[in-house]
Amino acid sequence: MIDIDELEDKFSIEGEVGFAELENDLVFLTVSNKYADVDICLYGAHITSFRPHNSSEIVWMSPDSSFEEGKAIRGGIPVCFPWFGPHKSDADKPQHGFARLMYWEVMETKTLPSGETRVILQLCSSEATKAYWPHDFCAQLTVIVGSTLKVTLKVTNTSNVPFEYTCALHSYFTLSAIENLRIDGLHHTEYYNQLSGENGRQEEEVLEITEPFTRHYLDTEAPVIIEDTVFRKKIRVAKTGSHTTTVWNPWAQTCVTIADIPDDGYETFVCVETVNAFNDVISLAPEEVHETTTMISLAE
Ligand code: TA6
Repeated sequence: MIDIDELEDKFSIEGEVGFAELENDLVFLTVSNKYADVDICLYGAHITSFRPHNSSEIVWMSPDSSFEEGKAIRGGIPVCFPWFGPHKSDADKPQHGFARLMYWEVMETKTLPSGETRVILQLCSSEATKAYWPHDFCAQLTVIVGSTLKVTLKVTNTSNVPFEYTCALHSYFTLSAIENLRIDGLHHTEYYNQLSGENGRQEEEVLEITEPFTRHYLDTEAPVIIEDTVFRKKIRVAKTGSHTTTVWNPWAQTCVTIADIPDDGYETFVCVETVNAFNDVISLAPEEVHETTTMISLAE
C-alpha cells in the first residue's frame, strides 16, 4: 500500500513535485517546472503526460486505458523489461515483460541547477519478479523534465551470473490524424517486418503509414523526427544505448481486437520506440550496467 503522505514528506518539492491519485487508486508523481508538466504513474514507472509549456500534449493516452493492477496502462511511455514482445518460450508470461505491471519505488526527486527536475524510480528483483524471471537485477528509470524529456532505463546485474534482457521505452505520440504523419530518420535503414516476417530496407526518404505497421528498424541510432503536418509540429526522438527503433500502428483491423484502444484510436497515434531487441539483446556480466535512453523534444 503506497502512503501518499509519506511520499509527500520525503520527495515533494514545493510547487514542482507532488503526488496524487489521478486514476483509480494508482499513485502518480507529478512534475511541473518552468519547462513542462509531466505525470508519472508509479505503477509501471509509466509516463502518461508530457506537456512542454510551448506545446500541446506530446504523448498519446488511450481514453479506454485501464488503470488497474495486473493490466498495462495503454499509451504514454510503457517501460518494457526484461523482455520486449512475447516471452520467448512461455506464452503465459506477460507480453513486454513485467516491469510495466509492478510498482516502482521513488528514490530521488531533485531540482537541477538548470531548473530541470530529475526523478529516479527503481524496481529491483524480488520474489514477485522471480516468479517471472530468475535473475537478480536492479532497474532504475531516471526522468529529467526539461524542454527535452529525457528517460533512461538503467539496468544493473546484481547477481553473480551473467544474464540477457531485451527492453523498450515504448512511446506513443499523439497525432491530428495518421494521414498527416511523416517520419524522417529511417531512410536506408534495414528492418524486420513483424507482420510479414520478412526483412526489408526502407527506400522511401520519409515514412508514411497507410496500413497495419510493425517494423523493427535494426542497427540504427539515428534520431527520428515525427512530423504532423496539420498540428504543424515536429517531435524529435533521439536516443543512446539502443540500436533498434520500432514503429507501430495497429491500423483499423488490429485496433478492433485491442480492448483498451477505441476502434478508431489508431487514427491519432503512432509509436516510435527506443528498443534493445533482435540483434541488439543486452548481455550483462555480474555488476555490469546498461543504459537505454530516449530524449523527446519539439524540433524546429
Ligand atoms: O512494439 C510493437 C508491439 O510489440 C506490437 O507488436 C504491439 O503488440 C504493441 O507493441 C503493443 O503491445 P501491447 O502488449 O502493449 O498490446
